[in-house]
Parts: sequence; C-alpha cells; structure tokens
Amino acid sequence: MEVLTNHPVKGSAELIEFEDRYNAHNYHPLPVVLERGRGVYLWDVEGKRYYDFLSAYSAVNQGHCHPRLINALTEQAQKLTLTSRAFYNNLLGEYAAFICQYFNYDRVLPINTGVEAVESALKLCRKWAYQVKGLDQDKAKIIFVEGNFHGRTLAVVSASTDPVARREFGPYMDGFEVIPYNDLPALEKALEDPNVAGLIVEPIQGEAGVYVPDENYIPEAYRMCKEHHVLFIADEVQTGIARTGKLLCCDHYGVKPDILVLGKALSGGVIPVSAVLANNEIMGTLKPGEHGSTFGGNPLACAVAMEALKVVTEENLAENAEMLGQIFRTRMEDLVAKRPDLLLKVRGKGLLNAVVINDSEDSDTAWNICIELANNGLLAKPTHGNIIRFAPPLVMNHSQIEECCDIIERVLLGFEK
Ligand code: IF1
Repeated sequence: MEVLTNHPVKGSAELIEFEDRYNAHNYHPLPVVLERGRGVYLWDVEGKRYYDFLSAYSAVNQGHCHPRLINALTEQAQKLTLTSRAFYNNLLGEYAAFICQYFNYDRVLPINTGVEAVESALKLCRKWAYQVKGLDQDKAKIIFVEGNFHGRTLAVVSASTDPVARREFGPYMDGFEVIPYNDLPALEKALEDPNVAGLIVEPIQGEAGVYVPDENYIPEAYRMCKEHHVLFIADEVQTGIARTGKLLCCDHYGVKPDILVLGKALSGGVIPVSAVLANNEIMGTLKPGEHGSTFGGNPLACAVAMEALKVVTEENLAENAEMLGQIFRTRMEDLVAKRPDLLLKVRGKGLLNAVVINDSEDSDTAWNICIELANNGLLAKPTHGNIIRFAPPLVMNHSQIEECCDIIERVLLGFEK
C-alpha cells in the first residue's frame, strides 16, 4: 500500500481503505468520509453535503465549528494551552465560578472525557461514603441500572450489561450492583442494603436506544436516595446541555442531582472537556493529591467551555431543541402510522430521539436505512440493529427540520425491507 502523503487528493474509498488497514477495528462507521462541518451541515471529501443527525453523539449541540467557539479556541491557543495543575492558570478560577453559577453547584472538578468524569464521580461517591456517610472501609456499593452506558474504562464496563462492551475485559470491579432500569421496587429493595452509597443513572438512556423512563422514575428514585442517605448521581454526558429541551434532562423532573456529570457538548465538540459538579459536603471530601489529571482544567478547555455554555444560553438552544423536537416527533409519528410494517415507534425528548424499526435486533434494516439516508444527504447512525437515533445540532431552524423530515419521509416511505 502506498503512503498516504504521496497523494495530494484522496477519495473516500482510498481513505476508508487506509483506516481499515492501519486503525484498530473498534468501530464500524458508515462509509462516509467527512472533511468539513458548519452548523448543522457536514461535507464529505467528494464535496457532498449532509445534514448531521448524530452531532458526534451529542457533542456538537452548538453546531459544527461554531465561529464563537473556534474564535475562543484559536485566541486562547496563542496565549496558553496547558500549565498542569501544579500551578494556577488565569482561566480556571473564572471558569469554575462561571460553571458553578451556571449549574448552581458549590464546586466543579474539571476533567477531560465523559468516562473520566464518570470515574471521578464514582471515586467521589466512595470518598463521601467513608468520610461523611461513615461506611466501613471497602464496603461502599454503587448501584447502576441495566442498559447503562457510561463509557469504556474498566470500572465502567464492569457495571455494563452490554455483552459486547464487557466480554473478555474481566476481571471486573467490586462494589457495583446492577438493577433493572425504570423499576422503582427494584431500587427500593437495593437501597435496603446500608452499604449503598450512590445510584448512577442516565435520565434518558442514550446508547440503549433513547429509553425515556416513566415520568415518576427520576423524581421517585431521587426521593428514595435522599431517604436512604444515598447520592443520586446523574450522568448527563449525553442528555445534558440543552439536548433534551432543557438545560439538563433532570430539569424536566425538577431534580437536582447530588453529583452531576457533564461532557461532550461542554466544549461544543471542539476539544475534550468534562466536569463533575457537586456541593461542598461531597466535593469537599477530595484533598490534594487524591485525584487529578494532567489536562483537567487546562486554560484552553476553560476558554472553550465558557464560550460553549454562553452560546447555549444566548442562542436559546434548549428552547429550540424543545420546539423542534415536538415537530420532529409529530412528523415521525405520522410516518409510523403510514408504515407500521417498517416502523414501530418514535421516542425521545427535545432533539434526542429514536425511531424503532419493526424488525429484530440483529437485522440490518436500520443500517440499510441509514445508508439510504446518507445517499439522500442525511447522516444518522443505527444503535442495536433496529433503532435509529436522530440527534441533530441544536442550532437547526424550523425550515431545516421540516426539510430533514421530508428526506426521512421520502426514504422511509420508499424503503423495501
Ligand atoms: C463510544 C453511544 C452515544 C455517554 C454517557 C458517558 C459517556 C458517554 C451517557 C462517555 C459516551 C458515547 C461514546 C461513543 C458512543 C457514545 C454513545 F452510542 F454509546 F450511546 F453518545 F450515544 N456517559 N457516549 O453516552 O463519554 O468518554 O466517550 O467522552 O464510546 O463509542 P466519553
């Protein structure tokens, strides 16, 4: 195989071949090679334009290459990018104050990727269990729910119920218990164990296929946790930052998590930035040297994250997601009614939605539909073989969402299994 740099211009087929040849095969991408993005649009190397209905798994809520974010990035990149936490930098304090006021918490723990923030939250929960709740050493238990997705580290896959994510990565971590999702009696029973320190939950399960729990699940789970002096930890890495039509998905339920985990859109997809937020009683248990990261709290991340959150507010992205989500689901429900042989249902909140295909989990129908959608200029990704997630950037406008619904309608009405 020839060396890539010897060729000035490469087509999709060749670039895919290089990736197949040299990259770990840990993903199965749609056969589209993207090179440019702006707002709700992506362009491939052949210049074909697509509507993005994945938003890099909800990381680019603010739209691709948002000019304000790229400006914040490039301005800061010329001044200072990384100091480590061995010294103070001029932006971390400002950012910490900003994000704490934005989400109404006492303190933030700045970190980089979603899974690192989840890991940090789990460690923090254990610290709290020993120092505040008073559990005996090494006894703390954290409850997870079936179908969870919190990332890819050893601790987190130890609690996964997805055999693909878990298999052959053992031995697994102790101190985790998995209960059914959306099942309050199961939670009540699990909470009887006095060693339970925390419950971690996604308010809508993304990877599992955009499962929205019953209306009372999140508020009741929160109340039960309070009753048992157990921390309610919300993984809002995917659902947070306006995606579901409110700033946080927990806002739909009037619940303020004890520990809030954010990532993805905290940087608008520009660089990895994640955060754990909590009040003093919890965050105060961490002392110097007990946890950290070389890149956590770096000035580049601080500059970008502040701008990313300002864009969410100033461009009314939560309200827009709520409004466009209603339109999208109404249009999709019409389609489900027209093609019951192909479509089962649509579910979601705001602009985090899924259409469930009337076919088995191991069918390739959803994949084939996504290929057809791509041919028609719209990029979406199947999850679990028979579910298609639709999650465009939140900067979309009314006529664009209608046009996208037209594309989806055309493809689905004409699709033959
Ligand atoms: C992959 C899905 C999305 C997350 C929640 C933590 C993390 C994620 C709720 C970890 C990450 C990802 C990562 C990506 C696929 C993906 C995903 F398809 F699995 F469900 F978003 F839709 N908590 N989600 O959803 O964040 O460490 O990756 O920054 O791993 O393949 P990360």
